[in-house]
Amino acid sequence: MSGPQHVDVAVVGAGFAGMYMVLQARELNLDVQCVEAASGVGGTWYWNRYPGARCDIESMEYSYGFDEQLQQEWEWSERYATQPEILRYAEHVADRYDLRRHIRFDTRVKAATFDDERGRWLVETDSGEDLDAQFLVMATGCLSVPIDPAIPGLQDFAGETVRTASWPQEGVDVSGKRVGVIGTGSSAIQAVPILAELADALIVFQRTPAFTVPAHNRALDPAEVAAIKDDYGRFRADNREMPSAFGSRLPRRDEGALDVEPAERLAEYEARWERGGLPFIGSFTDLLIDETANETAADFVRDKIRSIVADPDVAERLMPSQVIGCKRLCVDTGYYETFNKPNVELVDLAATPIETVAPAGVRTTAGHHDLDVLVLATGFDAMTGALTRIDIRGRGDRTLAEVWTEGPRTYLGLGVAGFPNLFIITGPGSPSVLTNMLVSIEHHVDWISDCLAHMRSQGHRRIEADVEAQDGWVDFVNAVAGLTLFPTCGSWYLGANVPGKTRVFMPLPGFPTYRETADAVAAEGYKGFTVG
Ligand code: NA7
Repeated sequence: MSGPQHVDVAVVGAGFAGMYMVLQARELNLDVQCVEAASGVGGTWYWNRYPGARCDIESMEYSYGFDEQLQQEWEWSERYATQPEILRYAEHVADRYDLRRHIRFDTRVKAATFDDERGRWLVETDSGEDLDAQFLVMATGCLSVPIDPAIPGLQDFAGETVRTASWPQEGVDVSGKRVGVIGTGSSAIQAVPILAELADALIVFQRTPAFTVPAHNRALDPAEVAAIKDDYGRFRADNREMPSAFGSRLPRRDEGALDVEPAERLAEYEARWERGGLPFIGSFTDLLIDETANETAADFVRDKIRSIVADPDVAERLMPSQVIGCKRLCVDTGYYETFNKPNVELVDLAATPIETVAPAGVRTTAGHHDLDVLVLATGFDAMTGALTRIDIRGRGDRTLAEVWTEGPRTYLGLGVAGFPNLFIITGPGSPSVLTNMLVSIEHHVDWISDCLAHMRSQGHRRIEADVEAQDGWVDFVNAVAGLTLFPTCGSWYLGANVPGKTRVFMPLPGFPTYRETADAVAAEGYKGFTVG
């Protein structure tokens, strides 16, 4: 076999981050090779094919803004796009910019080792076709490593076990069957109403209830689309100024929930509930900062649950007790209503935990549930999982997993001390999952591309985050998180859903300030990085 392929830039992952990185690297006339485990582009949207899978960011926003022609020509059909439509969009982008020739599909990166003397990365893949790259860009996604629950007997289930995060491409026929769903996060909340329509019986195994608000999804109105496309650049810019880089059409009120009269507060919540979607949590400035303010919004949703769910006991069990927005708010279509159907049962695992999965179904401390299909909607090893599962070795042969034992440490979420010429797109320590991912991705790819262009023009061959800058950054991220209510619940933002994972709040709240800071670092000659 010949040796590794020499490239300027190796990109891992061909989701929206990897595809745009490939395009930008090519624009810089760099030799770029992307490696992707799937058989196609799309990342998250390639894998998560469960019924009801949709984006919780509106489609006019959840799309690339880097090319005016692209954003003018693409037509979204619904307010919130379905997984198949988003995947078609990703495929369209891959074809339109002829990206596939730079992507090696069905290939998984196993390891990446930095050769300190040569200043290059050796990227090893499971196909044996390795890369020798000057720069390594990880576009591996924040929610790309599903985790199975540690429930005894799971392997013994005799029916079909499926995961929302790797739903079979050919689909799963649930008609006439008894289906169990473990988990009640965003994935389950989207799938449950549809599975309830198709299955004979649906049993939802809930450990912790989640807050969800209605999507009020609908076909897009051509006049609304035309108004946005009339000045799409302005629309994108307005969204970039929002704390989470989306939702500029319904700005946050410039006051706290406790600064207004109760009737006015309720009216605001009601209006946002009726409009639908994530901007509900942006109603007031203090909802994610002040527990009393938060409780007013949480109570509003609990009242909605009471009014929608017919059985008061079921309604009670569906009510979350944690801070609303502490775990990512879910956006649904008919989730609470589904529990009024005669073929749907809610099993409260907090009261009656699962003892075991048996060949015929699931046994809790209260009894046995016969099942033909078991759906695992049990979440992801978020933000770090895809990175630490690859044997990434920096200077001194230290692995990323090793140096992140006490939680991820990055500078700006982009670079890691000890790992020269490595960039992470939307890494921990950047706003990433708290934002419209497409906006964060474009910002990071542009930042990295500018950095590569700068290095080339200056004749530099190496860039590495300084330990001091990184330490300062980690402290800053922790301090910002500490000002919010985010650390008050066991969310995947904190790594609390993965047994043994150190609890550290991983994303940084506040996109506009972050963007300014990262851009200032670049403008000041990559302050906090050693470039040479
Ligand atoms: P989430 O939001 O992490 O939800 C996972 C769900 O699975 C959650 O309800 C968990 O309950 C539940 N879970 C996990 N392990 C178990 C076990 N062992 N037993 C019972 N229940 C369990 O993942 P999603 O895929 O729904 O959504 C992830 C993100 O994707 C979402 O936030 C959007 O941004 C898109 P727990 O709360 O841990 O008690």
